[in-house]
Amino acid sequence: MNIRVYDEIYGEALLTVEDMASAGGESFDAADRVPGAAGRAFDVKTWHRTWSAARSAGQDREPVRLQVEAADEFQASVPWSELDKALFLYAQADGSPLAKGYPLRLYVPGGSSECLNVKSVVTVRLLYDEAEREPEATYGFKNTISLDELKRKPQ
Ligand SMILES: Nc1nc2c(c(=O)[nH]1)N[C@H]1C(S)=C(S)[C@@H](COP(=O)(O)O)O[C@H]1N2
Ligand SMILES: [Mo]
Repeated sequence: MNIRVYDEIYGEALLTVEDMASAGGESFDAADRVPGAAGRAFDVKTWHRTWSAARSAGQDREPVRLQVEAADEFQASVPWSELDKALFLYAQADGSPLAKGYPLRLYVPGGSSECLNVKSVVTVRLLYDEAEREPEATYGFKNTISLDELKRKPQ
């Protein structure tokens, strides 16, 4: 399964987890940063630096925020400043695809909540608007408001 990347500066790409991992620098055991986690992981910020430099050398822009969305529409939105230790888990220890959280799982060690550890990430967005820098991390299922609920809202 491919991962859709939407970067407001560097553009869009459809990547396999292997593509992403190869831009992610040296892979490591997720347990190095997340007690209890297992499998191969790469560093989120290293991945973005390498991937963006390959697309547009010399621009060197750092996002203000990362948003990820999962296959089940669970999503998280995290300020870049909280991602110094963040990792993407992309394979089992033996290199095979993830049994849980396939194709990609975000972990945010030291983040404001364990709920930010989004499983089955299929979309990654990089935001640069200064207005997105400060708001605290959020997570949850995408708003799916039914027509009935809308009708019940006071006018
Ligand atoms: N795709 C997806 N990722 C998700 C969730 C979810 O419902 N869907 N729940 C989150 C929440 S609220 C928590 S607490 C953790 C639970 O991780 P675990 O299944 O490894 O216990 O996953 C997070 N990642
Ligand atoms: Mo949670």
